Amino acid sequence: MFCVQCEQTIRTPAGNGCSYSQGMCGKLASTSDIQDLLIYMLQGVSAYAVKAREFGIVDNNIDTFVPKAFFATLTNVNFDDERLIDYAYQAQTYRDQLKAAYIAACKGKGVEPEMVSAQGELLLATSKPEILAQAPVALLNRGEVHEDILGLRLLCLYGLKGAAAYMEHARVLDQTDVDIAAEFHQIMAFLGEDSVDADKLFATAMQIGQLNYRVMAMLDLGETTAFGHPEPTQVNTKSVKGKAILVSGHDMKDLELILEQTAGKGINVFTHGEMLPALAYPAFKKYPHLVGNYGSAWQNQQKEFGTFPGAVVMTSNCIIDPNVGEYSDRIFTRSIVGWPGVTHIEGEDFSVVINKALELEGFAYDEIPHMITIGFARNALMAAAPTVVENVKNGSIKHFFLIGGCDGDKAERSYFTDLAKSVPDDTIILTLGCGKYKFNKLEFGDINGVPRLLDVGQCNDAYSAIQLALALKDIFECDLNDLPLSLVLSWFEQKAIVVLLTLLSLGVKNIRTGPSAPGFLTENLANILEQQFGLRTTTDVESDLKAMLNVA
Ligand code: FS2
Ligand code: SF4
Repeated sequence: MFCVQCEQTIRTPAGNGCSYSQGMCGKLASTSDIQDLLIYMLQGVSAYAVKAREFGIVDNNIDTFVPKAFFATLTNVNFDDERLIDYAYQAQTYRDQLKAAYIAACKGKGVEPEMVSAQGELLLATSKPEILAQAPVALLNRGEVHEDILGLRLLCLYGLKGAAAYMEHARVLDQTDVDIAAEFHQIMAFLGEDSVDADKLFATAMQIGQLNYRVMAMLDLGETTAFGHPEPTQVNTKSVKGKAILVSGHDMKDLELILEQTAGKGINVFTHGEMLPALAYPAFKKYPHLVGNYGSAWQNQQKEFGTFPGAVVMTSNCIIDPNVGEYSDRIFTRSIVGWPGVTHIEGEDFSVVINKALELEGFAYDEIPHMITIGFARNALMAAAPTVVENVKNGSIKHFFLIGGCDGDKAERSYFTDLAKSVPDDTIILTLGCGKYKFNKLEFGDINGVPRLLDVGQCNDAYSAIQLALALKDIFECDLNDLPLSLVLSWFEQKAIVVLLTLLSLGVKNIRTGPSAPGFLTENLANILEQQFGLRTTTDVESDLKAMLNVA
């Protein structure tokens, strides 16, 4: 086992990475090895998808399968070995299908088929023990490789994994793009070649950032087409009497299906974690039984789901061991999410969830409501832009902070709460991702009617924040980096890595990330990123704030 993809990876003086029998997230060595093998097989599919495209052979099912299955290997998504093995077999079938089509097309044109990397050849064994015996070939730190090269390869692979996750979120909303799929395959295949070319790997990291910018735009289009543009909305964060279903993760299509199927059944539906922004979309306002948000970010789910008196649906990341909170019989997984022994729902019928919610007690009474305001995605931000600009010009707003990203359970993450509390009163905080839960229930007031805390949405809604920054840059006729804007990103998993790559590829400088640097970045790589982009790790609130506000 070797996995170093998330912020909580094991760090030792001898080297970083979870490499013993189990990762910090609970992922067993066997699961990690199968995930590596799955990635290896997917790289084989992509290698032949690239070759087949040379002859105009494109298969949409394969184009959507590869990012979806890749998403299954993202942190806290799928811990179910059997499902991961099924994905690997499916990858083998698709790879061989494309390979056969490519070879036939070559024959037809009288040209010699070209070899692809070793991923194009491996035949998976037929039993789990034998598959595990094959896994070393696919380990991400395979072979003798300089640590900087390995770090760059992993930066690319983990970044592409984040982009793959957003591609799958977009696909659920009927948004796919053949050019994005082609470029995705090209990068996936290239990463399978185990390049030792640092410049090419670095350029690929930037390419992934640019690709993800287009993916986030596609996802934004999918969400706003399906559900309308988010509007500033007051949301209750306390419990409401009655039977209950809690919907977590990022896939709002599932929330819509659940709301349709629970209508008139006396069940209240709550959002959790990254599903909170759904409450701001017009399409969801027609459901009176969507009553609010319950709980906070993913790392608190064992406590929060444990005490939630209803059924829970995990539509995407992040799931953690449901046996700890003893709710494995009333949590359900969707899409690429998996936990051994937990009921997985395919298709669009949620009756098993509804029946479970009806069996359970539900909330006995209404708590006193606590309202928070959400819904400042790009349309709402653009509508507020003239007032914001006026307040910047008259000196009422001095600075903007984007404090967002992922949450996590390390004590050092209190930095983000402390930072939000410490920024001066004449500044605005934009937030997004589940990192917002570090401070989104606090009161920040407003500046001449502009709320000081603007919740932009899910982590992928970084796209909206970028649109605001680009609009302000045009209005103030300055460079993006000359705006009075500081970005402080809390990172945990690979979606955050790709959002960071997107920002860097757009030329955004001086971003701070925390609470610690990615374990796969060597000192050399971290230095290069600091020199080129001013990228640095958070230190302490007082020093960082002084630096961001240019206070001597
Ligand atoms: Fe939070 Fe987890 Fe959005 Fe991340 S729910 S850390 O994967 O995707 O953010
Ligand atoms: Fe370790 Fe994170 Fe990988 Fe889990 S996902 S095994 S915690 S690096």
